[in-house]
Amino acid sequence: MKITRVQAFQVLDSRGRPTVAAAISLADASVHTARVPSGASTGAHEALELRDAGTALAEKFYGGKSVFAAVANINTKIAPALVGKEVALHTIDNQIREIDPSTSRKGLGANATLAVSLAGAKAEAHSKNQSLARFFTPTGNLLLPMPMVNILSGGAHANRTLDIQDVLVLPHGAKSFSEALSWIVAIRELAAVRGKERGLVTHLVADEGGLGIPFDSIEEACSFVVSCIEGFGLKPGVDVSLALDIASTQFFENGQYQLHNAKQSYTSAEFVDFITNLVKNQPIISIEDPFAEDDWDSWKNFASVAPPHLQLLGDDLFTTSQSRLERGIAEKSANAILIKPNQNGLVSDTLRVLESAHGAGFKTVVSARSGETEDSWLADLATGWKAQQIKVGSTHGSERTAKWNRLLELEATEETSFAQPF
Ligand code: 2PG
Ligand code: MG
Repeated sequence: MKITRVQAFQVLDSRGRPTVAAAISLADASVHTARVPSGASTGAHEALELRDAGTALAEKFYGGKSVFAAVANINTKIAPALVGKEVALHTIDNQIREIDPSTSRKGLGANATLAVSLAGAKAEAHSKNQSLARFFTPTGNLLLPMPMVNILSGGAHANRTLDIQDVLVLPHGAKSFSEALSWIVAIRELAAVRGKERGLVTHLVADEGGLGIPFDSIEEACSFVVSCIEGFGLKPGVDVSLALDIASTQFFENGQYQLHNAKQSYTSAEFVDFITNLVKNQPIISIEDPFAEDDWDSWKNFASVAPPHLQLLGDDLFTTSQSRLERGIAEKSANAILIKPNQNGLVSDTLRVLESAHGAGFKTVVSARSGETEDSWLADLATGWKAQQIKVGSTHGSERTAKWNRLLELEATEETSFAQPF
């Protein structure tokens, strides 16, 4: 089926900031739109998110954050190359690569390239009468991912109520996706109630819908979430374990890991010991970005002493980049990668990174960003790509529930299995 039109426009994300949407129209008059997310704790090695800072219009209305240039790149550079072609994700991604061969997408902006690439995947799936998840797994059971869900937020997402960015939970003892989600909802509700009991009548609801309850130490925050797991009658470490996103690049300053709330500062070697003790003392099954994005030595040093059951997950370290993943595999820096399509900029290249990770025995966690939209394509990608885990933030906020609800829909309407990555 032929592409008849490609049209981009600016929309808003969940922080009220502009982001890019692209709509691909097909010969049967159907229209397939995709909206891209945006991070706050972005890694230095992510593909370029093109914003209009410096132009008078952008500065006046959007604090420099508008994306008119990215929208224009789609409408004037990508659209003419696609209109009239048969719809196919690989054709679309190849055309984009021809116009902008850089892996950082610095020519067009990754927000422009990903919007078109995703709309292309949706459009091709439609042309084959498939859902987006089915497009990537045409036969057999779809594999619903294990949810990794934010309970407490800190760092850049919650005005630094905690030194680290997230305390999350992984309900790996649940037998189905819907059971897993129901456990999480209960744990989060209990955390909100107990937060109030601690005298924190007004807690902050953070960018990803998590609770911004202040804690001075990471251990204290972990113990609080453990008590909420127990409070609901579940066994920490057996039914539900903790996952942390340390997001340490955010507090790696002048060669030191600076925990401002805890009023402690650590050298790289000391922080390796700190993290080693933390995972020993708490039922933590997954730890993300414990070390800064270019502190490769600490990653390697910790990986060599980390307990074998621990998922050591690279986000800012890998930025969904093939070359950084390959370095991490060669150096045994980690055993899992966070997959964020907008760190990469193309659907097919993101899938290639995920497949390389699986090929090397790495676990994969498909992840949303802190700035999201109501679009739910991430749920279909995680499922269709057999990622086995998904991270979307908390259970509050329509931009978050859009993904959970899409997974519930897939569970209800398709032949599925529930991933058991742990
Ligand atoms: C992360 C993400 C999502 P951001 O660090 O993993 O939680 O945050 O989108 O701000 O980079
Ligand atoms: Mg992260």
